[in-house]
Amino acid sequence: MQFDTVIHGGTLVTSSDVARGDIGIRDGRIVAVAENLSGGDARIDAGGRLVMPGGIEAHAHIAQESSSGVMGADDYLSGSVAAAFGGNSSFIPFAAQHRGQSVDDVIATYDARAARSVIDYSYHLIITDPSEAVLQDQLPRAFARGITSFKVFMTYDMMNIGDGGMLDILSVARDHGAITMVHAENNDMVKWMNGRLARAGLVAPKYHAISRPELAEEEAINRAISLAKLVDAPLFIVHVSTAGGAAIVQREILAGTRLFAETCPQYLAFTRDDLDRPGMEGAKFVCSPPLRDAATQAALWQHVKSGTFTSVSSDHAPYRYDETGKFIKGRDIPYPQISNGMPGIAARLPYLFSEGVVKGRISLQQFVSLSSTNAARTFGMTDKGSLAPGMDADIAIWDPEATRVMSLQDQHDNMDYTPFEGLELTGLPETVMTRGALITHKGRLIAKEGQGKFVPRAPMRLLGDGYLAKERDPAQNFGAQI
Ligand code: DUC
Ligand code: ZN
Ligand code: ZN
Repeated sequence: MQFDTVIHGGTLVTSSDVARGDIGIRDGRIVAVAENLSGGDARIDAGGRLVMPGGIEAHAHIAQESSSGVMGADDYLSGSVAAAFGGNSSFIPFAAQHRGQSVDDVIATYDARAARSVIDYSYHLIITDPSEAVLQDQLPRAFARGITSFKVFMTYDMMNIGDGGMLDILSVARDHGAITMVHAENNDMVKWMNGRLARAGLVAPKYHAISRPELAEEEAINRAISLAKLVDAPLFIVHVSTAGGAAIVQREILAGTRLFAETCPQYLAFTRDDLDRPGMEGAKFVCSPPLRDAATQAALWQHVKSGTFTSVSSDHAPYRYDETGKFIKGRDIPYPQISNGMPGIAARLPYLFSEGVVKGRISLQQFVSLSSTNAARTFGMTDKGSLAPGMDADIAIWDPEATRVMSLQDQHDNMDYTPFEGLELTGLPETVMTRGALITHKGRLIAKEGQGKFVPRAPMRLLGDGYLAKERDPAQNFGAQI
């Protein structure tokens, strides 16, 4: 058999297996997996290395303006390069609708921005304005293009679409095999807490943590699940930050609800005490939902271990520690005006490998599930996330024993800080390829700008009977067809 590339002598890791073997690649796809493959125009020696499906970053804000119009620091070039240095071979950032904007216009805008990517990509659509035209015409056109997921917000006045808007979106999504992602925090609880803190003059960065209570997340997760069940639509809870929220997710998954969820490294690595660093340093740790406490970290790790989470995603939302980012509204500002988000696209997988696999919290197979395979299956990247013959040759080769201290310079993003600075890590993604082409190799960027391709994603196939609310069951609702 002819191969363009053979990856030789490594330990192959998938979501189910760990075994020594070689991988043969031709025309961008894996065409053979065997104990020993000869030949290959190029041979990559993977002796002593782990060969895994490349990471799929399913939650990142790239070349995206916030609702208040602040552009994040990374465009699709720097964002994708940083992703690749962090072990990712593809990603799914957001394409955000601003109120009044058509979905077609949103997609055209992000197509132009994403053309710079060095790795493959798709978008989750953020919907803030579910008008009839959006629901009836524009979203179906987006599905037809292979954009099969959106995100909606239950918080922020500029983004929140209300429970009725959510039901509309969930129901259109269900009809087209799409999945709805939700930022679940109770808007009024957050606003009420903000009002109390403002009246008391408590505006330092640390009060950001107080302003968004755990109960606000737990209440909204519960409500989002109820809304999704009423229309039997699949739901994905993003950035779960609380033990209570994770427990609700776990309970519902065990009950068979079509539910998926993620947490993020920042909720495992940091606490609200980081918001109380000297001066305005706490601004570096302002993200929503906010950082919690040590007990929450332990509970979230337990849920990572026990399978509550589909993935661990970065929620890379990069705002520099300067007047273009965190302090775009001024240096000495109350916490609600600090730009909201933390960077971490290059840190996600090294963090999860070192703190998860090396410290014995999760297995190698779980690492692959949480970093790649589950995202591929949940979001319809049918050719990615595995090492089986026929799949895209999206591969990351890791040195499991390399050690380093996390630094800004290793992130390769456009940021001027990393919250993970100084963390001692074991395990390094040494080589990343997308569709058989080297993106990074031994610390060097090999890919050219624009090498990444848009990936049309498949609709979600709904398994099982699902949830039929009595009031929507024609046998129990006097025959109402609703
Ligand atoms: N939600 C996100 O997913 N990212 C950044 C800020 C936010 O509210
Ligand atoms: Zn969010
Ligand atoms: Zn986010």
